[in-house]
Amino acid sequence: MRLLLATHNRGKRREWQALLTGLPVELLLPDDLGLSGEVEETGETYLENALLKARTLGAASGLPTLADDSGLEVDALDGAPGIHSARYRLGADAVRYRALLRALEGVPPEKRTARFRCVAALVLPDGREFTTEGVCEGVIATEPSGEGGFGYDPVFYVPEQDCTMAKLSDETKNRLSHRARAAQALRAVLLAELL
Ligand code: ITT
Repeated sequence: MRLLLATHNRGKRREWQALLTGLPVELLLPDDLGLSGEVEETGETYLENALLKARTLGAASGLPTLADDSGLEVDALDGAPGIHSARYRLGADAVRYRALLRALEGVPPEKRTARFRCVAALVLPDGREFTTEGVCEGVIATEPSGEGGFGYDPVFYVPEQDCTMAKLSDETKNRLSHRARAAQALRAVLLAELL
């Protein structure tokens, strides 16, 4: 079965490819189908944006389509950057996580709690829609460390692993991340509904 992964984010793409291994699906990317345009994320929630991306690319391709909308919620910033995580600052990932560190300057460790959230949406050609959610709790570090992952991973400290998300192996991140948790639930849906 062919499944379109509606993302232009390379980090997400790599993770979903690993998270769906073992399922008899051929994962396609928008570029494979000449669908290179970005979907404008006009929703007010992760759920709305995930559905928007999956519906738009699903309609354009005629294929079962999976999208994720995700972000980092920092308690000391009242949940920001949240659904605006990708657009918190213009530029590279490092520009965004450095701006986040600056915004938290002087905030003590116990007040630096945060979580990654991922909402995955699967839209089928017959119109049925399924959504799942995963969360990963952590703390914003005071300086970046690690080379793995993407986005805010270098500043997201995972207490149970005693290191940042960017220092985890791909295998470990894909076991405990917000996306891994959303994917686990989605695997069950894929198996039940499509295969
Ligand atoms: P698509 O919409 O094309 O999938 P995007 O990067 O715009 O790509 P989102 O709107 O869902 O995706 O924004 C998610 C942002 O949240 C992402 O750009 C990162 O900055 C951050 N993020 C999400 N998951 C992350 C992860 O596993 N590690 C680090 N940062 C992450």
